[in-house]
Amino acid sequence: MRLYHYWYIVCLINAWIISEADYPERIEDDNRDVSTPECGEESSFVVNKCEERCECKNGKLTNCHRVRKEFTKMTIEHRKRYINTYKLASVHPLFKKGYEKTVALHLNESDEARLPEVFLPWHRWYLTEFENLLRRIDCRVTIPFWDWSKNIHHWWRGTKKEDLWNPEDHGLGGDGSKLDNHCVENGPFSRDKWSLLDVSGGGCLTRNFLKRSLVHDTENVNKTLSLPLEKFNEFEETLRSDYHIEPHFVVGGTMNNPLISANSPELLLHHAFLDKLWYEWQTKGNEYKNVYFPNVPLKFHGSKYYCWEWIDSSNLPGEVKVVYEE
Ligand SMILES: [Cu+2]
Repeated sequence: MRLYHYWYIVCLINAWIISEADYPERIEDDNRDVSTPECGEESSFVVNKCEERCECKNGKLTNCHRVRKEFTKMTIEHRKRYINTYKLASVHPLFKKGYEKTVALHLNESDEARLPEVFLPWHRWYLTEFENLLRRIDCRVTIPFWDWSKNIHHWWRGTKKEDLWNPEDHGLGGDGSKLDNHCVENGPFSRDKWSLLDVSGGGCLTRNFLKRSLVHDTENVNKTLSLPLEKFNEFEETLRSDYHIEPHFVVGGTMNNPLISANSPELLLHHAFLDKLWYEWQTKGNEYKNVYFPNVPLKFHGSKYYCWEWIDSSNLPGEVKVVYEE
């Protein structure tokens, strides 16, 4: 058999494997539509086909923002869509490289990304990189956030339909099994349905819930958000230390291992909440939006970006605009 016959057969087999696999039906380019004719009244808001929130100006949709939502308030359909897209990115031959590369950004993150100078902008960049990847598969997808402060006494619950840890295909599954090295055994990320990347050591996703109440409730979060401008350092430190560490710690397992936590699906949801808190602080005024980071001269480790490029959520690199919905 000639070499080109061999490659032809390999390609055919690959094409068959890709088409037969159990993948969601929608794979598309990020083709945001900015000239949909359904533009209503001038200055009204319209949702485009990528489910971005756009403004009508001169009969055209402009200023389109991705909308990130609280996971437990999303519809079942939207939650499934997010989970399917995330899983697809992690296994599909067309996207797996991108998934590995993005996860590796966090895995290779030196301790630098945890410094006060870069923690918030670095993670905003990381979330956007991940979201960009997911939106290459389905442009309607945004990264949800997990507001753990709303349910501090039962944060680990998975029995209600809306719960984050629900074991059906619209939840992240629950605690790991005590009998089996804390491997997650239910939900879309259970050991029989999904595994960690080789760079993360492979094997099952693990969790080891520490079922005790979280320290920071909504009241505490609101108090932090209401800190005055001069207390930015306190605000930043509360997010980076207190709010950041506790959920990593109580979820345990993969999420609590800084070397591989980027491979746990819940990491994005937790960091999206931290980003939302910074976003909320920034909406208090221009001084709040631009405090501190414009003067940080640091570039992110292994990237072309500076901290100051990731300050304004309505004007991020790559023309990305993001809003958070309550
Ligand atoms: Cu983290």
